[in-house]
Amino acid sequence: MKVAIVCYPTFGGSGVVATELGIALANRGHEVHFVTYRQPVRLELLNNNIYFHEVHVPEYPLFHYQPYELALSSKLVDTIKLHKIDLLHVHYAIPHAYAGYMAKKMLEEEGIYIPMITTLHGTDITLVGKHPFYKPAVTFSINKSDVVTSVSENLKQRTLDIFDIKGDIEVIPNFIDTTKYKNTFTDCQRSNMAKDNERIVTHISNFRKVKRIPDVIRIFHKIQEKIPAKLIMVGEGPEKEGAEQLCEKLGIADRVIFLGNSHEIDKILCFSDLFLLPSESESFGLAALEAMVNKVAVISSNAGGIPEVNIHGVTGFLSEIGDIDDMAKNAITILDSDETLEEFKLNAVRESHKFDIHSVLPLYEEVYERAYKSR
Ligand code: GMT
Repeated sequence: MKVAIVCYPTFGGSGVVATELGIALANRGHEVHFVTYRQPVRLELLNNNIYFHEVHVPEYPLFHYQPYELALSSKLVDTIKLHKIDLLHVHYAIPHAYAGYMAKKMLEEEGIYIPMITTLHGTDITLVGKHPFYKPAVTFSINKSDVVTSVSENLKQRTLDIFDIKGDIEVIPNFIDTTKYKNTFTDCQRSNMAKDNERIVTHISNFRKVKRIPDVIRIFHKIQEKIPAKLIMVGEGPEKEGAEQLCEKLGIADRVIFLGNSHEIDKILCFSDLFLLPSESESFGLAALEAMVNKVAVISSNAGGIPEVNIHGVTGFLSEIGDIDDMAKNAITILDSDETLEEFKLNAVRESHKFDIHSVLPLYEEVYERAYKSR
């Protein structure tokens, strides 16, 4: 099939999922066209079946806000016509489903019918989408999608609770290519980061409020009072500066390493022992899954879809949002003995394999075929 994928090209989870999906589809012989404003961070254009079409938004001084949706719709119309695309898959409802629907309608004027699949990722529903300023447009574009998928059961339920949804929402969980991780464990440069007797705790995110970055620091502060440890903070975002200041204030700045955005997530996770994800809200928690496949145990909140990924008492522990004492206590339980740590780490790898791309990809292919046939 020829598939156009619309996504955010940044380090965010939805963009990563869309990119990895596109790469996997291309490896299966589909022709995949990414349409977005920059080349997605995880996309390497070395595959014959992958194309990237950049959306340009010309600046015009009259506009206080440049109309990205308009430029995206137009780019979609041109790309779909030129490359004879079979279907459109938009990731993150805002504004992609809206722009996708406009493209679909413009194409219909020319007798071209293209099904649109919308994948809901999380904040497009739980944070941004439910805002009264966006809600009518988000409801409309979800209801106008030919197929709607959600990355977790929890997000599906939240969507049904928040919006007046007319059709079905199919849950297709996020995924990971487990075959990529078979040989990496020999290559861990652990000694660059910590001494032999120190545990390595890691957090990776976009450092937004929803990630509860101060909780990450405070949990680690309690951990290192009991167990020698280092904290590696990966990512960039508005909460980063405050986090650095909090480390200074708590006297742990020499034990916390801020790495910024990284293209080497797997190398970092490879030498990590424990992953912290105390988020306020999380539709799935792709970062936790990436940690698990890299043999890292997870301490998290029980927000949203996280319990569908991190299994309490098996791959790590879950606590109420904001209960940093409980999270620190659980972390210490895991880190305290080599045997316990190894058990949780092995469980994490085993459970991560339930989300292997080879089981999840056919679910998307099945949706594509159905949508295509029902044009
Ligand atoms: O986590 C973020 O803030 C980024 C956001 C995104 O859309 O890029 O992530 C969301 O989508 C991911 C991929 O489906 C999920 O794993 C994240 O849980 C979800 N984030 C939230 O719901 C806060």
